[in-house]
Amino acid sequence: MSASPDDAQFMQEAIRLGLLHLGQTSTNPSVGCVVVRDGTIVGRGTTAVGGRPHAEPQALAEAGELARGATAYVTLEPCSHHGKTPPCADALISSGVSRVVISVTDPDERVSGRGIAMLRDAGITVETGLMEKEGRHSLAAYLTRQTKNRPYVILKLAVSADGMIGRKGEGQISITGPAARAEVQTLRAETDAILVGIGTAIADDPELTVRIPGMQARSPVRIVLDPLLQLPEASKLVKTARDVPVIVVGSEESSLPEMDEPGLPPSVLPDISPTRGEIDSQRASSQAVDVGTSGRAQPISPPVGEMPGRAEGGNSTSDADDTATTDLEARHQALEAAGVEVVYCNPYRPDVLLPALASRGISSLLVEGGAKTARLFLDAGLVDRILLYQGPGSIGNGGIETPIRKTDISSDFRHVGTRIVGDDTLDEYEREV
Ligand code: AOF
Ligand code: ZN
Repeated sequence: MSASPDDAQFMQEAIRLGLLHLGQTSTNPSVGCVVVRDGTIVGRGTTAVGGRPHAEPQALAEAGELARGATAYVTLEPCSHHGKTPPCADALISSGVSRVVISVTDPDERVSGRGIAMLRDAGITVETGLMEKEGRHSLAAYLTRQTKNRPYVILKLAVSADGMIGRKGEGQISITGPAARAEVQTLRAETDAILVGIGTAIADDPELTVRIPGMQARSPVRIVLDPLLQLPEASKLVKTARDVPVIVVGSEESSLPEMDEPGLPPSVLPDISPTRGEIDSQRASSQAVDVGTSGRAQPISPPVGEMPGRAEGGNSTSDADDTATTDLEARHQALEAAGVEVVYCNPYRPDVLLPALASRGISSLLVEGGAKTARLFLDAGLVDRILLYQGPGSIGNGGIETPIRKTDISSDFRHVGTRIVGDDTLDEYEREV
């Protein structure tokens, strides 16, 4: 392709624009577009919050007549389908642009090369693959959900100087400073869902919301892996469940590892989106095989793989099955009455859970704790990006060891770089999308 330094600069601007609505367009990607006439940007567009309108018509509207003979830079191949809006390829053709530069081709089967073909058939010069690595990075959540049928998974850890992520029995302790915490708040706002294990939910009583003024509405859906439905009703998560959705993932008998029948399709969560986004209903229903739906609290065997301590008043696993059932049902009812959604799925199988989340329109997931949950996702090879914040202080005795150190990160991950964030450092690792 015949890309010039100017082309790269304009694509960079398109990527920057696309990133503006990251996490606010799900299940649509947040695409960026600029229209350039004689070296000057005459139109800019970002996929609108909620997913529509798409980026291109907005950039073209701003450019107006100046689009004639201009070049459009788009982070994603313009769509060719009549979806909820007319094809962007048609909008580009009728605007009179003479050249379209694309970073990433669209894996959506309704588009996938057709957008490019429509433009070329209309006599427009089309170039693809400009700044593709950066483009793919900006569209990582969308591309992962489209091509891997699961959300893009980011694991965030805050580790002390002596390699600990907390101290046993002490709940939340500050390992990183305000600058790092502010970054994590922004990351939450850009992510569809956030996940913790019940151990962290009980020990830390986190809220997991976005508290940046003006951005509170961008809090992600909060998910707790909670095999025995131990999330306390007095927890911040439950108390705020009516404002920001909380999904508790309980074990269902049929999904416990020893009950698994090889070859059976994985069970999935109900086809109801709690997200700000939406589900592509066709995709979702074709993937929804077995709905582990609510109201089915069942006798549950002891959790497989350790999960941290039980909540006070929790039912002993040695109780008779019927007592356990009643107790679980009561907890299920109590959580639902507080506005929490309870679903049943195998909480120890991220490979089962993640497609289920994708079918609900969740394209990105931030895993925030604790050590065992992090290990679960790492061992399953289902982490795409690792953010390792390191604080200057030490935890000392009683510390909970980090599940991952810089020295033992799998070679599948590329070390993106090290940054100073306030008094902390951030090491970022990434896998190819
Ligand atoms: C573009 N520009 O800004 C975006 C695109 O449900 P619909 O009709 O909005 O279509 C969703 C699909 O449109 C999505 O899967 C992806 O292929 C494309 N998104 N395309 O030309 C945009 N956001
Ligand atoms: Zn479009």
